[in-house]
Amino acid sequence: MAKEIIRPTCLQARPNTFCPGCMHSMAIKLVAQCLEELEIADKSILVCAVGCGTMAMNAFDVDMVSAAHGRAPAVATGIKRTQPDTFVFTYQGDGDLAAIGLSEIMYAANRGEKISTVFVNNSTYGMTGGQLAPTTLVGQKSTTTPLGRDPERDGYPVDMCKLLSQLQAPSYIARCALNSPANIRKAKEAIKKAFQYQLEGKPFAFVELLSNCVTNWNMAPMDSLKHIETVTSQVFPLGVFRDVNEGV
Ligand SMILES: Cc1ncc(C[n+]2csc(CCOP(=O)(O)OP(=O)(O)O)c2C)c(N)n1
Repeated sequence: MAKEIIRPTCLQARPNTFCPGCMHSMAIKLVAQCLEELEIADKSILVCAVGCGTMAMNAFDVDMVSAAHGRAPAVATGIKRTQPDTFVFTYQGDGDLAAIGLSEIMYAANRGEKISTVFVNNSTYGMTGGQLAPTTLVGQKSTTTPLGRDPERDGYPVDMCKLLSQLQAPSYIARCALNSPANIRKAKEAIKKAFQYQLEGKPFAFVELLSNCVTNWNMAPMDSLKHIETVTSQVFPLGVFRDVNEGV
């Protein structure tokens, strides 16, 4: 029998404003489902970053704060430390988190802040028109590297899960992909676990979601999902990099 999918009440009943085929909207839906299932929407505070993900502010119906570019982990730290009974999470893109905000995320993780981070990696600066991001793949064309990323000139893609898993404090670090129903289900489980860990008082939890940018990748939506499977997830392998409960 077909199952009726009901919109979580912490999501506004309005059309999303992302490009057609963009998986930001899926990431937001998964986060909302987790908030609803854990019954924490009422005490949630979303700290939004700068980028396409900022449009999450149009979607959620929870308390929100908008941080300056890259600064969401610091803002989230301040909120959680002063209001420990709230549930605080950030929603950040790869330009935001791994470039201008690299220091912020590393030190929030190193301090073991009791916040959760949802990191949407579409391997480009989506909102500003497809410039090279830290996560852009070798050979991938961007508006600032029209012939493709050249490691000799531009360096190699930055793997945030690997970097963060060198630190001692985080309780959970995982990478998932939003390219297929099976991977989307796993992504939801990972987000839920990260959120649960904060509720249990465990330190910093981080979920990276490999996503797409149909506009700046210049690909049809289905091709972009295939690309995540065949190319992006080869460079950024999926898996759990830290899970204190599992001894990983
Ligand atoms: C201090 C500052 N520097 C630069 C910008 C311009 N800016 C806005 S969005 C953005 C890129 C965001 O890219 P990403 O974090 O990858 O998110 P996406 O849009 O791809 O989801 C940049 C550089 C800004 N708003 N503030």
